[in-house]
Amino acid sequence: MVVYGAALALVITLFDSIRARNLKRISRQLQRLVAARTSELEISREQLRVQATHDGLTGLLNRDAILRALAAELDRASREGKIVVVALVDIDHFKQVNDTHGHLGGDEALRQFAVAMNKAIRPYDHVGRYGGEEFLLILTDLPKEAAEPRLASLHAAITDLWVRGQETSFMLTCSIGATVHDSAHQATGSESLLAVADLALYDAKAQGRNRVICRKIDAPGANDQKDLETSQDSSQTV
Ligand code: GH3
Ligand code: MG
Ligand code: MG
Repeated sequence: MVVYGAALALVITLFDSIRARNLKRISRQLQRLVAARTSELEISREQLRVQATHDGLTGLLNRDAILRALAAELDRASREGKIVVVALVDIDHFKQVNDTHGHLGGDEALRQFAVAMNKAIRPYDHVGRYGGEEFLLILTDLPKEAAEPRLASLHAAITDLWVRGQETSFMLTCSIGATVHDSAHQATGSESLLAVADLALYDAKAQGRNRVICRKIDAPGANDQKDLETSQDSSQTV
């Protein structure tokens, strides 16, 4: 009887230890599964965030995201008493690019132009696709007197861009309309700044394209504009 009891106890102990080992294995498998699913969810959440904030064609910030960046930089500038340069960059005669090289050629030109802009800006500047072949540039952390030279050198870096396709190559030029927001002297919202930059861009186009025009925010009359370049309309190059 005693032997029976001991054998039964042994069997029960053995059974318990096998069960415990199995439970541990299942629990480890579950932990691995949960970790894998969590990382998949994190990746897809990040992919969704990128999709929601970036333009699918160029990979730049999309319109909503670049406008949020502008609002945030204006807030920061007013806290820190700094300036913000708001610039609209528009590719010249882009319709002709599509007409000559097809819509896919135009798409490739937009992609290569976006790469050139990304290369030309500093890490603390922002660029986004504002619409079609128009981009919004936000320059921060620079002294007021450096704004116009910086815009001129930025323009020089991105204009006369050779777009290299499989069959053809062609050159793009661009026009920039800009304004400088000085938070120490005026409190201006995004919309007013964009409206002034847009007027400056209109002037740049009207004066022959392939140039930068900077307008003052407080008195956007014709006399306030400043052509940063003396270039001719060399933009009909497609
Ligand atoms: P301007 O020098 O005055 O800016 O002339 P433009 O021809 O660049 O300007 P316009 O507004 O007449 O034409 C812009 C063209 O950009 C028309 C539109 O079909 C094209 N476009 C806008 N978005 C895209 C795009 O995503 N891909 C391509 N391929 N073309 C686009
Ligand atoms: Mg254009
Ligand atoms: Mg345009």
